[in-house]
Amino acid sequence: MSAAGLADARRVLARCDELAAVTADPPRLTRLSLTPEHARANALAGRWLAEAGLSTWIDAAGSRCGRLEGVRPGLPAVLLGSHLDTVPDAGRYDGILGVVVAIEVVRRLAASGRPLPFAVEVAAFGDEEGTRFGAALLGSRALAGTWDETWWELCDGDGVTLAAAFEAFGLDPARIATAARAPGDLVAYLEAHIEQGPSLEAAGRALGVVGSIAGALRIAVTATGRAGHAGGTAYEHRRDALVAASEVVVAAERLARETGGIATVGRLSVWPGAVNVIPGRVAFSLDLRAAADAVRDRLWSAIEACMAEVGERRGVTFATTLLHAAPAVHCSDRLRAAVAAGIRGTGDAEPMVLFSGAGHDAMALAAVTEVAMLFIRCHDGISHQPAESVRLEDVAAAVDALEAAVLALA
Ligand code: HGY
Ligand code: MN
Ligand code: MN
Repeated sequence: MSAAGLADARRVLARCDELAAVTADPPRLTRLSLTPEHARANALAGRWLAEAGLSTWIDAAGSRCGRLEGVRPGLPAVLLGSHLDTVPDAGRYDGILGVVVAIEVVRRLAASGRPLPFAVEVAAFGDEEGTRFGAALLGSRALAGTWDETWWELCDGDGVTLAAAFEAFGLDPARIATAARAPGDLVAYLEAHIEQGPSLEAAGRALGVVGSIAGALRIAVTATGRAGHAGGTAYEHRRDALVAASEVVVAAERLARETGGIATVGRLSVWPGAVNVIPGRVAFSLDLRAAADAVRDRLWSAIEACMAEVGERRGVTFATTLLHAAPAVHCSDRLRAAVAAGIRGTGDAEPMVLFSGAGHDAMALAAVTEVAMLFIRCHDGISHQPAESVRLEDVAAAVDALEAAVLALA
């Protein structure tokens, strides 16, 4: 690894640290879409893109964008990117590292003085996680032209609609369609991202190329029974929403193991929430994923059947709302070959191919262009929490590999 490469990697990690300080609840890192923290992160990324010599703007969905022209103005672009938003109490590399690595690559390309047969753009998406409004991939779906007009009525935890949040951020919901790129605008989408799994570390590799990304469903579930007195209500008279929901939560794991999918309940709320009152209502989230959409959908059907059986037996009704659905994505052979060439250039002769259980903006971009992803080793596969960490030399290798992948497309 050259000294220059390590110096670039130090700049990348220092910028991830700078972004980690842009948070709504210090000392934890929580940066939600369309908030003042999002605006500050957009400003930092905008400064770095401008310093690299790119034109830069905020698109109609609030994503920070930058463009380096090719041999002549107006050429279709290779798009590099990832996301700047986080989950609550997040690590500082999920999404953010991919954005900063993309900015580093385009800085190098601009400084080389060798224009390419395509433009190179960077997109820093503002809502990949779906933490604030429940639906995910909002920025990348706007850019891919697959915005869903029903999203405008989605509300955050304070009852603020997505439309109101757009306006508060200085965006006009009526202009959302102007964020969409035509298929002819883009040559490819390449995303660098931490693996968020243990495979690269277990294999002693710094980098890997993604073969495919899991399909996902996110569902909001409400179980409604009847509140009652904890002391005076015998079991045969109870319609306990929490015990019913708990049966479904435990069954979701069992059914996922049986079907080959994976199910997670990340959030659960109980009403009225008093120690001496039988819960009358419970709301919980379901996050379902699988390598194949048919498996994902079979898992969801099995959980729905479980809810019907438990509800019937316990006198509890289950209402569900589908918040997010994303099909499984196969990365393009052409772009996987470019990413693999980039990895080989870093000295790894046999680039490892990985399945991504984690979702990414690349899933949305697949609607408008070919996509591929470069995975970066992260310690113990830890992600979505502060212990997320990467190695300096792996970040240096990632910048080299992504730059080489772009050049391989030229
Ligand atoms: O949920 C995911 O897989 C991603 O971190 N948004
Ligand atoms: Mn994430
Ligand atoms: Mn991510």
